[in-house]
Amino acid sequence: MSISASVLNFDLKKTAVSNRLKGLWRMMSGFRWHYLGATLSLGVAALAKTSTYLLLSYFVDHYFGNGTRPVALPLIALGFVGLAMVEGGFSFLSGRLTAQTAEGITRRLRNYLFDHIQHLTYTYHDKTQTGELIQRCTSDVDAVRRFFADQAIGVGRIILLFTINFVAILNLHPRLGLVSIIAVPFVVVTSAFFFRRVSKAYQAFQEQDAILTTTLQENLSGVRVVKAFARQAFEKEKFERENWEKFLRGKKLTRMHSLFWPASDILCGAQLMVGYIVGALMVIHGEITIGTFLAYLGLVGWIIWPMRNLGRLIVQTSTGMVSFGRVSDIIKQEREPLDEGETLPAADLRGELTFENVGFHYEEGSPVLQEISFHCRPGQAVALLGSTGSGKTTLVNLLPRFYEYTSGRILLDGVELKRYSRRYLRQQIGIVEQEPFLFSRTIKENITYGVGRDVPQAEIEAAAKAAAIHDVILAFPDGYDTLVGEKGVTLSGGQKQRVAIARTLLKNPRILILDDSTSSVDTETEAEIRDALDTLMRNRTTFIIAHRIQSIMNADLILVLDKGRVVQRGVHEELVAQDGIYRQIYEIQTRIEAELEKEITNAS
Ligand code: DGT
Ligand code: MG
Repeated sequence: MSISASVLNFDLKKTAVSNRLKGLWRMMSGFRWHYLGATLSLGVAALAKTSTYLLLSYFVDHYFGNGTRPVALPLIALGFVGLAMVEGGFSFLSGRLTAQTAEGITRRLRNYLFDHIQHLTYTYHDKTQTGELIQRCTSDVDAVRRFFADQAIGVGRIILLFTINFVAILNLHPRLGLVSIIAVPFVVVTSAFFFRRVSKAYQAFQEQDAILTTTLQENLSGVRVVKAFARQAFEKEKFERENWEKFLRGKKLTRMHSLFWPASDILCGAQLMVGYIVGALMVIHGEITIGTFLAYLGLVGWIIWPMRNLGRLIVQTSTGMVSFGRVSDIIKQEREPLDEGETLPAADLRGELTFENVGFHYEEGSPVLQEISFHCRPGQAVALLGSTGSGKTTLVNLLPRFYEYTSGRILLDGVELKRYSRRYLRQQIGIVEQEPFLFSRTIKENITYGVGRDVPQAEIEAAAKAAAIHDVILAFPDGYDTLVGEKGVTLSGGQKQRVAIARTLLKNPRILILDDSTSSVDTETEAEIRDALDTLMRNRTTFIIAHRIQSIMNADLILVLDKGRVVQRGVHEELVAQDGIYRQIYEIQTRIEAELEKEITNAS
């Protein structure tokens, strides 16, 4: 059976309900026929097995007992072989269907989670640790897979085996039937007793596992910092502490299991014993035949099996449910609606922006931006200057609606920003981030990331030239096909920034945001990039954040931010004429440059 697209696209959001069993049931949507088929196959296999014991009883009684032999020996032999084949064949079929169900559900779940996580809000990602997400998407998803591979099908198996064999024994002799189930209530009570405890122990274990994953992940990302500060011993100790805690919690979990198994073994063993004794006595008293007794011995094993497994099932289901809950926590998160809102043809967007008393806070009570008001006409360049933490990045992050402003209004071409769809805004706005991220792919793939692979090489190179990175790329062994990152070349901060600039330029956005994009390049390269950008900035609204006055002095509007407020505004000449932060920065920077120049001339 193949899995159709509609099954794969089932919206798993529906599974994030407070009743976890209901959620798991919904998770099976699209796979229930597989599951039913697997259960029915199991039923046929179980019937065949039970019939084998009944045939054995018949065979023994008629060939070794009173001597009447109504069925020929070859036929009986054929019966044994036939039953074995039916049992084997259907067991196999059931196993396959179960595996398909479990793998299918898990595959769908993984795909969904991957997609879902990418659609969650900035705020969610700010608050959530990567290691935690990784752990839930791997270890917990695997526990859910185990639930569908073992426990979900286990319910059907247990009920079938138990019912079929119990009815068969009842038919042999009612008293044997009753004797074979005396332990059932005890097993159920013991399992229920352990269910909650294992559940809790497992939850604690998974939580600690997530902490450990986070510690490891963070340590790997920050390995350079660790080395630079020679803090290996500190980090090692921290890791060992968390690892020890995981060990303790794991031990507790294993202890639960190791207490549970002997308890259920004793119960089942006692039950078998009673059954054997009662059966043997019945044979001695002539109440049943030897054949019946032999059949009983075989069948009772298949009553004990489901009983033992009922306990295992109940206990393991608790772990599956805990993990499912942890996965549900992610599924429950609201996605950022990308397409809600209006769009305009790209060509019609002019790029006129008005901020009216805009305010924003990440956390209630601590405003990051306050009463920001300004207006810029299509194609103008707005520069933001201000000390670190003054809210420059935050301000530009409002434009693509990464975050929603909390008061005031922003108008784009006269329409409130909140009315445009996020997807549309993000297509029209190009950002060169403060700390650009490049994927471990080729340089070419990185540059074409926003536009797809089919861009002509000439355009890619034009963007690279504009970003003053073309020559650098040509110097690499494989040129544009050079791999970046772990498996390829390591780019310097400035090179990364320039690749990121090329990536954004190729996208040809109506609104361009350069967040400190030239901070890691030298003055000469900066001048080079600035020239290229000047041409590119023509005809598009641009936001430039920079610390060097040189980079922003040509802007149409300069906003000086301090603690989230605009403290000065105007063009370069006006601001230099005013007494204020701008002039201070300008004076410091020109003085430093003049001194540098003097030193260089003296030296040469
Ligand atoms: P920079 O890049 O160092 O020159 O500084 P700006 O001006 O780009 O500062 P910005 O906008 O990154 O941060 C402004 C304030 O907001 C600062 O106090 C840190 C805080 N902040 C930034 N991002 C977040 C965030 O994701 N969550 C919270 N709670 N606060 C944030
Ligand atoms: Mg910033």
